[in-house]
Amino acid sequence: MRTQVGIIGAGPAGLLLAHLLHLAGIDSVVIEVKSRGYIEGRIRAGLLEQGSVDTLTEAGLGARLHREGLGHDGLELRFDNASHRIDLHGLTGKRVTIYGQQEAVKDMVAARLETARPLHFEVEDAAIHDIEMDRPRLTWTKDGTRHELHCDVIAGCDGFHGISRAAIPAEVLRVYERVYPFAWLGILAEAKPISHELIYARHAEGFALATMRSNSVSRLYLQCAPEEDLGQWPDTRIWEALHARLGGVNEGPIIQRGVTGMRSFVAEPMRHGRLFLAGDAAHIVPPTGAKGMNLAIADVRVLARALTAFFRGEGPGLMDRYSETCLKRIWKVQRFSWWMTAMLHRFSDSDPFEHRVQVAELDYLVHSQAARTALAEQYVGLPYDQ
Ligand code: FAS
Ligand code: PHB
Repeated sequence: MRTQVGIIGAGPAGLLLAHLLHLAGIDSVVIEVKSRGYIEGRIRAGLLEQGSVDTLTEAGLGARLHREGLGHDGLELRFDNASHRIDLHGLTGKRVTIYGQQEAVKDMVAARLETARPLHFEVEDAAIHDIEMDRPRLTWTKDGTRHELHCDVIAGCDGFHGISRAAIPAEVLRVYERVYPFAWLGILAEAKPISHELIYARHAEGFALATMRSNSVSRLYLQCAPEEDLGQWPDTRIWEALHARLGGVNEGPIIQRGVTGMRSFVAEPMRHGRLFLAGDAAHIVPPTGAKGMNLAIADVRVLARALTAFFRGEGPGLMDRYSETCLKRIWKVQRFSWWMTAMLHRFSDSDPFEHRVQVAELDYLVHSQAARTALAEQYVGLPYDQ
């Protein structure tokens, strides 16, 4: 088999890249280790920056997003038992949109199938070959048959636990990492959201976040220990902690729960030979800044433009600058996500002095127009050309 771009992974990064290349008339093949049902049911991110909404809309992937997404012009910061609104739209002219990642993935899978271009689910033993040559290859097994795909370029969109990053020689790859001494216990509940906007709470017992998936489904997160045992969290204990930290929530049947570890991670360079990494394959942010999926979309915008220029014979210039272009934004987003996490979570080893500094920082933030604007412009998403 032969194609122009071999794409590993059908998450937001891989599927959006495939679609942007399709719109540019460029061939691609997408391989995915999981089934369609699994990736369309996987509960992850839920907040889209203005730029992500514009990108999906321009690519013709925005119809259901505009019908079902919840636009938010503000958010609340809660500490010392009081809430303070940050007027995102008033401060930046932009807003964010709540739309479940799995909904965006469903839209992109449907769009891919409509193009009739290849999307192979449930592949096994995918492997990458010859990335330092002009004709790299992808191999995998499907239904007992081994397949070989000759490509011009391979896009590693296979997430943090994928195979792509490991294909970059160890002597070339530089890794930057921070693992946080806590995690998030997240639930999905059939309960009316406590507020029509998100509430981020800093509390003596730990962080909490009230978000939603619709006007009748709440998404709620609690700071917990990294290796927290869900068995130790019966519903009553979960609701108790949420009431305490968020100043009251609406209860309802819990339909999904899970614990997500927290880390900041960046791998450089994001390109080696004919292999390009995008999304979680190259970087992880703690979800406090709601940047995971948005950063994957930002990478893919740059990669699609670079590959389109290359295949149109405009030379490898944009491809050669792909890694540095993305990393400029990635490090700003890393800094913002780390800052939000440091300001709102309880660090077990922190002393009373640090607690007071956290509260003082939040107090300064909610009383300073300049500080609120700085938070707002990063939260809604920095302009892509910055
Ligand atoms: P993805 O991980 O989404 O997709 C990679 C795909 O590659 C997967 O479908 C995987 O099955 C496939 N794959 C892996 N190895 C393969 C192989 N060898 N062969 C073929 N396919 C392979 N962000 C937020 O902003 N808010 C949140 O609340 C939030 N919650 C999260 C919860 C969890 C548990 C996780 C893991 C992440 C969460 N994130 C959150 C971050 C999340 O949104 C990611 O940033 C986003 O999924 C990144 O998209 P991709 O880079 O496409 O990677
Ligand atoms: C979510 O809706 O899942 C969400 C929103 C904002 C965050 C993290 C998660 O910061």
